[in-house]
Amino acid sequence: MANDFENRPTERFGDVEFQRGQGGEVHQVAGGDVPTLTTQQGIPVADDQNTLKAGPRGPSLLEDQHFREKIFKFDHERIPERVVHARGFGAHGYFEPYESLSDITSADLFQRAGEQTPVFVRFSTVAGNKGSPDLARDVRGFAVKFYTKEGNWDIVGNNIPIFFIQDAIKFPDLIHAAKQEPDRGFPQAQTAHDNFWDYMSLTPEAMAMVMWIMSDRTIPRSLRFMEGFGIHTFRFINAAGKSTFVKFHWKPKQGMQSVVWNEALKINGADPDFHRRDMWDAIQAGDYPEWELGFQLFDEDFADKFDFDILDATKIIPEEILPVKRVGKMVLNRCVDNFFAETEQVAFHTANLVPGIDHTNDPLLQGRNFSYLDTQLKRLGSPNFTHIPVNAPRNAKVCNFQQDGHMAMHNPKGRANYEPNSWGGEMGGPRENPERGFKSHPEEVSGQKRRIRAESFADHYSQARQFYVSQTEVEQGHMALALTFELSKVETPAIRARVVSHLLNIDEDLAKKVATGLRLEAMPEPAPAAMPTKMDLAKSPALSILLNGPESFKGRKIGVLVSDGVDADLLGGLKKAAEAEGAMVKIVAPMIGGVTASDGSMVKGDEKVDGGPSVLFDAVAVLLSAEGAKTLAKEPTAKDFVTDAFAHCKFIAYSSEAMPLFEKAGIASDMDEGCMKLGAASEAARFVEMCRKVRHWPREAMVKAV
Ligand code: HDE
Repeated sequence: MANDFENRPTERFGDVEFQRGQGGEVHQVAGGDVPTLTTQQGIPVADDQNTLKAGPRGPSLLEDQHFREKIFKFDHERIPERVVHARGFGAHGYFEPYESLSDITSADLFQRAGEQTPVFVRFSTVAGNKGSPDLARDVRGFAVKFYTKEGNWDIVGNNIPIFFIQDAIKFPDLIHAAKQEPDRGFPQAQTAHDNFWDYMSLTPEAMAMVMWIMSDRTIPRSLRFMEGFGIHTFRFINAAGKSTFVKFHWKPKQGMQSVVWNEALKINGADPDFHRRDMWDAIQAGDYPEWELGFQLFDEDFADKFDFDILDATKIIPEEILPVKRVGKMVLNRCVDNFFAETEQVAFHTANLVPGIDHTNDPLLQGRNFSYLDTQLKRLGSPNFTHIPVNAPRNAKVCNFQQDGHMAMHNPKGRANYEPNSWGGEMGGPRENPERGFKSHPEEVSGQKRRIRAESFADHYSQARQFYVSQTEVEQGHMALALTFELSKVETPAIRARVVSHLLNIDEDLAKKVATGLRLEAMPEPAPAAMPTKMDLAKSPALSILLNGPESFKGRKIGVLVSDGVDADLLGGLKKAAEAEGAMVKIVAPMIGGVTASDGSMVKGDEKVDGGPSVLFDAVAVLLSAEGAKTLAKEPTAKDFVTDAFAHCKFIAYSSEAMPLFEKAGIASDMDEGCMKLGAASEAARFVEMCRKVRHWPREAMVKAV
């Protein structure tokens, strides 16, 4: 009798050959360049579609080791997600210093101008679980691993330069309060709920951070358009042993940009992977995102001049007081080969420091130095997580006597697995190196052992106010709306009032706007303050996004709504102008197959109109034929395309034939100088130039819904 694999009929799908089994199932067979499928033991597999059975209708046999192994492996695919920062996206790249910085640090990666050090960066949200949407209002993680010649150095930072709390012992409470409420398991990936605001209202030290998270910083347009910060004060040590304090900054070359809240809500529905897709698309297209690394450098005397403590992670040193020295650039130029192997398994740690860089006594940093190693063991399941390629040093050799444990990939070779030992030469293994080795700064420490918070940490409102008053009017408006939105989701009126009582210590006008927005019954008394708010701290324009926006429209996307009969010249002109600026054009068509343009050419669609709403683009163009406008004016999704673009203050270009759509959408009579009629292809460059401002904010006062 023929065996099960003989005489199977062969079929071709394109270039690929398949065989059909007895039950109609499809088999792909090795041969030529196509490798043979094997088990984990390397044993060749003959049939991957059918379990081994006693008779054609079963039962299945226990001896089917290939099936057993395949299912076993699948059943164990998941590892615990990160307890915070579960949702992330990583990319590879390099860092390159502009000049040698040997006068301030002996860290090897900063010694030689232009020398590249490979990096891996993971961006993340904080509160949401792994499958949560990208545009949640949340802090973004910005963690960078440098694979230096003296070992791996991590800056495990965020896109906001301060934090909620001053002491690590509070972290579990903060995170519990922010994540889903434990009895009901929701809400997911949002702080707009009672527990979070209850905790905030009982945590005055969080007030500066509350201002930051209620600003547009927590709804970035792209991970490419945000700043990053190391937050804590660290130390640099130079070859002579001199210490300099340092705060780390990442400045996006692309400029900063955020979305508006209503847009964020809609993006989450239209494309929950919006940020990861954007980063993937940009890198795949060769538009590599870049950041400059900046240092704020200072000494003890400078630190002593402030009323606040430079060890307090709820404080910034304004850039206008201490400028950020830009020392090099980081370029992200490669997506991961495998998301799990790299992005999911990467393990950052604040204590991964290289010689020339050291900690300070910031009590938040000290707690983090414990937490990261601990969490990696839980998440990755073995102390040998440093053997995973993304975590292993790439430019430094690992030589020590640590051994064994789950999944050990490389143990010390030879007889000696301890030191000191008296075995000579290679057999004796590695030895200490007092010259090159990591040395801690010999800081004097003394004092009583007590659970205490320093008085220098007590000013909770002055910098909250400074952040608020440094924003433009538009941004201040967004903050008031964000607070009103979040607190409107809080069901307990007393919590709403308690938050407003803190706002009164920050800015009376802001407190009034929020109280009015909530229809608070009565204005509460200001919250008791450990220290009165300094009302006269100078504004810091560096804190505003709108004052630090992009200089060009490079790296942005224009969504073009088209119909059959679209003016081929206009569309061509717009594409050319966008390309010249380094921006992308995406075609949104009634059907994904595309449209026929006025010159008879076929224009392929990138999105179907209901899958490509205007929230996905930085600016839009509506280029329709008269017939197309008439048809689309009946389509709710086409009307949403223009009303949303208008409401979100985007720049809009349109062909005159498109007007019926704007009329039907009810915005024709409101169209302003942010809307530009494209009469000729030559005018497209002017439209793209207009888009450099990213949004037409003067419109906002008119369109603001609440
Ligand atoms: Fe983290 N944090 N954190 N954190 N954190 C983690 O480590 C922790 C804090 C930050 O993309 C965890 O590997 C404590 C500040 C980023 O893989 C955990 C405290 C800042 C990431 C942890 C803080 C951060 C984490 C969870 C208070 C900004 C994601 C998974 C003392 C400077 C890294 C993991 C990645 C991840 C602990 C506060 C940034 C549990 C105890 C402040 C970017 O170890």
